[in-house]
Formats: sequence, C-alpha cells, structure tokens
Amino acid sequence: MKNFFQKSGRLLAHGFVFSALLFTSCSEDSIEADAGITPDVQNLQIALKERPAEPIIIGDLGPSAIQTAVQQTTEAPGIDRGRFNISLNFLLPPTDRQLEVFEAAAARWERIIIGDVPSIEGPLPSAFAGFPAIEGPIDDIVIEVALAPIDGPGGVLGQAGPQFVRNADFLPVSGVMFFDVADLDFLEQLDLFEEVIVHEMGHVLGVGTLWNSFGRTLLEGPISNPFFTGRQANVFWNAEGGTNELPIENVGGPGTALGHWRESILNNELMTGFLNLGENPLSRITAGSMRDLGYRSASVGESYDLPRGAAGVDINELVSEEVEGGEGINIAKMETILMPIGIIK
Ligand SMILES: [Ca+2]
Ligand SMILES: [Ca+2]
Ligand SMILES: [Ca+2]
Ligand SMILES: [Ca+2]
Ligand SMILES: [Zn+2]
Repeated sequence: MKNFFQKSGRLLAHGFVFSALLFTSCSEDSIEADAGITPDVQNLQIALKERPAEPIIIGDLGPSAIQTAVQQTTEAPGIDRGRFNISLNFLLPPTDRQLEVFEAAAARWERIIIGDVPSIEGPLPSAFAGFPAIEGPIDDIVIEVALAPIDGPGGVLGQAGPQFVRNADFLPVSGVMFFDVADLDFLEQLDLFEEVIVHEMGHVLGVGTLWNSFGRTLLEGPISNPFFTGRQANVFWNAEGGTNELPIENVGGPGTALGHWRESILNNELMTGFLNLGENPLSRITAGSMRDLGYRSASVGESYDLPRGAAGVDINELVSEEVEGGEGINIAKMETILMPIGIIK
C-alpha cells in the first residue's frame, strides 16, 4: 500500500489538472453530468490523492434538511428511496459491460444490506487527484470508480476501500474502487469479473476494512488464528453448520490475512481472499457481519453450502493449520485494501 501511495504522490507532483466529465450511475438510473470540458482520455493520469497523515475531519455540515427528512420519512420514497442505495461515480465513461457488471454488483449488495442510513448533504472531496468534489446529497454511499491503466496485465489489479465514514454510525459514506483496465479481460475470461467487483465492493462497505476501527472490535484472537466476534455473523456461521467461532483468514500476508473469511474453511464464500472458479456466493454469514458493522442487513444470503461441522475457532485452543486454496485466483494478492481516511461530523 505504501508503494502505491508513494507512486500516486509522484503523479500528483506532475501537476495533473483535470476538469470533470463525470459519469454517475446508480443501480437504477444513470445520470451524466458534463462539466463542459471533455478530457483526453488517452493521456489521462488517474491517481488517488496522497494519503493524509492524519484522518480528515469534515466539519459540521450544519443542520441538514436531509437528515431531518431521514428521521421522518425513512420508509418513504424520495430522498432516501426507502432502502439502502449504492451510487457509482465513474471517472471515465464505462463500457456497457463494465456498467452492467458494476450495477449488478451494487444490486447484489443492495439485496444484502437493506436498511436506509442517514444521507449526507455533501459535497465530499474526491479520492482522486485533480477530480472535483462529489456533490451531495449522498444516499447512502457513493463509490468513485476508476477503470484505468495501472501496470499492465498481471501484477496489480487495483485498490478498494472506504474513504469517509459518518460519525453517527461510522459506516462509509464514500469509497473508492480503482482497477487496472489491463486485467479486466483476464477476469472476464475466468468468468470472475462480477465476482471480483462484488468482492471489492464488500471491502468498500466495510468487510475487513472497518472491523477493528472506530471502536469496533469484531476481529479478535492471535494473528495465527483470528476469529470474528460479531454476534449476527456467528449466529449464521453456526446455522450454516460451522462450529465454535467464525474463522478469519490467518495466511497470505498483509491485506489477505485479517481482512477476509478463512479460505481453508469457508471455501467459495465470496469474502474469502481467494476467488474460486464457479459460484462465489455472498452468504448470510457475510450478511450477518454487515449487521454487526451496524447496517440493517437481510437475514438471508445467496445460496451457500458450508460442510456441516466446518471447524471454527475454538477460543480455548487457538492453534490452527494452514491450507492453501485450490484453482481460481488469489484476489487478495492482487488487491490493495484501502482504509478510511476521514470522518464526516
Ligand atoms: Ca437510501
Ligand atoms: Ca439515506
Ligand atoms: Ca495489472
Ligand atoms: Ca474462496
Ligand atoms: Zn479482498
């Protein structure tokens, strides 16, 4: 992660200036906002802003009409649309296929996270150097998506994570997904493009990124045998047939370990660090973990089979065996998980 930010710092130093042609898409509607200047897409250098040394605190936005409206009309259509909404801001015009995949990914998460959360008036700073602020209102999270050249085929796939969290619930109000266009064909060939995007969106929403921040202690145990302490996720872990505590990944180095479910036990669950060929469902275990983060999530997930008696972490016996994954892609090795950079007061 450090290397990446050093690199983006250099790009920033080139004084790259960009006036926006911003493509906004929600899972149900598409809006194009043309600020008037069409960039030369070929020569565009896209880079995340340098990471701040200290968390950015965006001051009191004042009493917001939106916030008031939320409390009164959460179930009503209108500003909050009565449910949890993920909006996508594409920095560059997506292809039809890219748009389809990102919207399908957002829709899969909107079936898992169902409850509206307070909207934010905005604006919020963009995660990307030289890009204009994200205009509000933000209902309920906006994800800035950049599909741009990074390092060619292989190597780095991209970065994803939350950017700003709201201080009411410490859930993210903005996030970033920045991927290497050179790797998308490869994912498509494996029929894993959508799976990867859903997986990365999970990190933006908080899986492995918000477990132990802002007062949460959802991850516990020794690094060799960590487990998830959230009650809802564990209820479903046990209901699926898992024993003891829900195991978190303990191998694979930084970014893989401690940020995913344990591959050797949860196998093809989508939020493991290794994507299997074939189906990678978002189970109700993950749905439960979203509730443990503070979302109102569904109590059903996508169809998922965990072998009955799958070994969880016995907190009285914190030793574990290491098992590598099978055929598929090691998504966690290709991604960089970004942690939040600030709070909206
Ligand atoms: Ca909403
Ligand atoms: Ca809302
Ligand atoms: Ca690459
Ligand atoms: Ca897996
Ligand atoms: Zn991951």
